[in-house]
Amino acid sequence: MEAVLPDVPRLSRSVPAAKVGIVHLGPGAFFRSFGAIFTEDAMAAHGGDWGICAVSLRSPSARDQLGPQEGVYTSVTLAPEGRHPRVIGSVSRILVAPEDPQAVLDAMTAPDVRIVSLTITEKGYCHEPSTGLLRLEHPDIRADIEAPSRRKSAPGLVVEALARRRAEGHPPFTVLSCDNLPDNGRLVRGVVLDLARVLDPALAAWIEQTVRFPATMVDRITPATTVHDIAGLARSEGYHDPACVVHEPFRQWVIEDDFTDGARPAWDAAGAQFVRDVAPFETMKLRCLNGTHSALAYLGYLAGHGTIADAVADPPFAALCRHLWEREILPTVPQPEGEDLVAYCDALLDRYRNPAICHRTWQIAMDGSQKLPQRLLGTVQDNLAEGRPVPGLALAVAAWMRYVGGVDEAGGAIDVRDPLADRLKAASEGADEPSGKVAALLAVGDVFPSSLASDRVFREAVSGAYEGLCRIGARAMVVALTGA
Ligand code: CS2
Repeated sequence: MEAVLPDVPRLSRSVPAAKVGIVHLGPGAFFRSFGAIFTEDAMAAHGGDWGICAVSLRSPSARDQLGPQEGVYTSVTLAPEGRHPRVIGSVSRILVAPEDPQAVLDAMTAPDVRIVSLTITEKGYCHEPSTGLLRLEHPDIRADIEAPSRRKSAPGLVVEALARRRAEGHPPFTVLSCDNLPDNGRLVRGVVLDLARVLDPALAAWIEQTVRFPATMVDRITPATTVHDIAGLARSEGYHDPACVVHEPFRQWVIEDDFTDGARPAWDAAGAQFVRDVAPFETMKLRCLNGTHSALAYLGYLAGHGTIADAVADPPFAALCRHLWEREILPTVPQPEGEDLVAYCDALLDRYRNPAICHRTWQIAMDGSQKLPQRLLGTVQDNLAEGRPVPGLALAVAAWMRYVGGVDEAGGAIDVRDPLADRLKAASEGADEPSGKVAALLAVGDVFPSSLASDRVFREAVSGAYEGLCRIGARAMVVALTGA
């Protein structure tokens, strides 16, 4: 993603960087299209020293992109009627944890830092997706327990920084998870406490009593930036910005208003909603948006659709979304205050149709083992408990099973990216018959709670769908389900 047009200068900072008040772990595209912009808008509206120190936990690419530009980058809104670039300056500093863990811990320990926020994706929490508990055998967690000064994982860094703040007499920071996980505040609190209990029970007790972990619901579709996006920006704006991000116009941030000493930017001035209970919003978003996103990703990929917009332009796939929302998802979603659930789903289909957004089904298909429980399986369980059938959700789960088998409908290899990819492929290859493959995959306890794996109605629905996918293919199965 380097220089694309000759003689185009690099984007550079024109206003001074704000003093750091937030350390953010995981400065990928979503953080740049979302939290960093809310913070920029909040500072513009109400001031405050809320500059962001962005910390990469693994690769130096964010630093390599943002560093030479002193943290500034372009956010490009992709509306159906045109592109709107805007330069964002709220990132004041960039660090790469594996290169300089000490600098990261110093930044997190600074008294002026009042918030540590996270967009580290589902797998960054090192938890078991089906239970939410910290995996003590996770390689990064094992390394954290063995070498406290070189903490690697996000929970490890948070625990170490809180220990130092406690020792130095500084108030704790608020830990703000901005990942697509149900009850993400409780989840991050759980993994932080699980690790702290192993390392230092007194510290764990202090964290339990004093540290706040508000829950959030985050929403803005942000496909991976491509070389074409960077080249297009260079042509239209006359500068080179490899850190640019592209995203839809829509954004929604719902936050539990529970910050240590109330210290936070005026994100509400930028349109964020502060509420007492985020759960209904989170369930709505994870099940309606992410659930259909994943269904479209696996079934669409198998049917040969490269992007979400391509998939929903194919009538049976738009009908699949409607079927899922009306019959299998909305009956399980509580009513969030101020939301019209039917209008919400109609708007989702328009968002998916946005022709300017090239969101690859392959990108959304990544890390399915970490995503399925909150996107599809919780919905399945709620339906089964009420005696309702789940043919569409079972088809989506079966499509995931086909996908992780690693072979597409034309016999080509699928590049499956998932922390459990090897285990899933081995499970699939270990059996010859469709029913044996389904049984082997249902037995992966990290993904499927045992009560669900042993549910006869669910097993039969998934086996039938899987067998149909092998026999007539994904598109024909979607047609058969929806009648479209
Ligand atoms: C997507 C999400 O990649 C994925 O798994 O479903 O990133 C989705 O685009 C966002 O959650 C939208 O807010």
